[in-house]
Amino acid sequence: MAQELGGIFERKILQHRLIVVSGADLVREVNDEEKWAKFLGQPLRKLRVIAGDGLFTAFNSEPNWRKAHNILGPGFSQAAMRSYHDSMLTVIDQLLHSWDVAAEGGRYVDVSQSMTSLTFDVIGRCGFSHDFDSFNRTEPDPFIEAMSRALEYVNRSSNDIPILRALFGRAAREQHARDIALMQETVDRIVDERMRSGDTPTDLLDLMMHTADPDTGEQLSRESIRNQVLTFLVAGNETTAATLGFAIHFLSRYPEVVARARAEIAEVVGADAEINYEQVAKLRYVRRVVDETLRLWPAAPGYFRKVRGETTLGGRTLPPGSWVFVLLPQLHRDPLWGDDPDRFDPDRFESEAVRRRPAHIFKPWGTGIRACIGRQFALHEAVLTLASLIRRYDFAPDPDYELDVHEAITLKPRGLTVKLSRT
Ligand code: MNH
Repeated sequence: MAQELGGIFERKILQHRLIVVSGADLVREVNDEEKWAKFLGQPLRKLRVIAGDGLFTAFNSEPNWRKAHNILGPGFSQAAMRSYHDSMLTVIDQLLHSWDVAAEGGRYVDVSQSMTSLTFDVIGRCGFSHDFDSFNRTEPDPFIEAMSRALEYVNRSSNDIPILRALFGRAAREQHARDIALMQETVDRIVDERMRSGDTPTDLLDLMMHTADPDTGEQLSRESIRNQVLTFLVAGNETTAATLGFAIHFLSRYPEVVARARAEIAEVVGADAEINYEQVAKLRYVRRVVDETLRLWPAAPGYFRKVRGETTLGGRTLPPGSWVFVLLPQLHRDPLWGDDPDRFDPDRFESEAVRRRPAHIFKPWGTGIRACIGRQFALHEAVLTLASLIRRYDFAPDPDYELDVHEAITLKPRGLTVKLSRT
């Protein structure tokens, strides 16, 4: 619709009005933090049933947002990434082991399932020193099933049209309540275990349990900790898994990209050595693969902004209370990207090319003070995982597969499989 209707258009679904913004100049305007702020659109409001006033779903005015933002900041610093590196490698090893078995048997692997196991175990270990042990399960973890269903429910009921309401009638509502209860019980178990053990490992949970907010001197309440843990389990999992999935899809289609990345990895790391923390930042080409993947398929497909007072957009006055949705897949295909924006080309992220482009046409992490806190975490995990896979396998696509992008709050590749062969 954005390609037909332009950089700003309005959709009306019965009583709902939605202004969709994707033109580069207009997005620059709504990203202005003086005049605009994050808005909790309908899907985010519905997520509050799950994560309350956790970081992602807090209203700007809620004091727990700044408190949690201050307390958790150090958990996403470079020093923290260094401390997560070995846990990430441990989980990646389990992924490699399971993919080695598939490669040997000549079997296709279910990419989304593997990436979900990976990101879930990584956030479990790094965030909460908890081992979900996903690679040793034959069935998906009940938390993952409940989460997927809950996101699906929130997604469908956010685009609520009364005629469709029958689709998510009582049975679906009751299932939704059960799913939320299961997610919250999972979190409570993790926090209880920690409290009983009295351990103090360096992880996000320890920060939340033992740090005071430097501004107020207050600590997070038990309820706020639950909301943050749930937020990280969902936010730290879905988006990174989807991004890795899309990246592997592109790698299976562009063997020349794999070859270049592999040469870089050989140069930076060597043939067999374990990838260390410092080397991850040097894998510049692998990072470009991640950025280009986030450009074409931003796992979080957009964000909402609302006006702070009366302001203008594109020269037209907007009344107080107005809000818009920024549509990233189209912003990321704006004419400013060149004349073939649909083509996958990691060289778009060479530093020269980046300097020539305005920064506001690439916003996969959102914008302003409420932008993604997990960005460095996700990037470290994604680059380390892709580098580990690229040096070990060639990826062959299923010749019958066409990319099927599924939307449930996040965008994910559905039904993606690849065949692996050891290099
Ligand atoms: Mn993340 C906010 C995208 C990985 C935790 N994230 C956001 C926003 C976007 C986003 C966009 C802003 C939403 C809005 O404005 O309404 N996040 C991503 C993407 C990836 C990602 C594309 C991976 C790729 N995010 C992660 C990881 C974590 C995480 C990993 C945690 C470990 N994200 C958050 C939290 C917020 C957020 C928490 C809310 C921050 C705030 O409002 O203060």
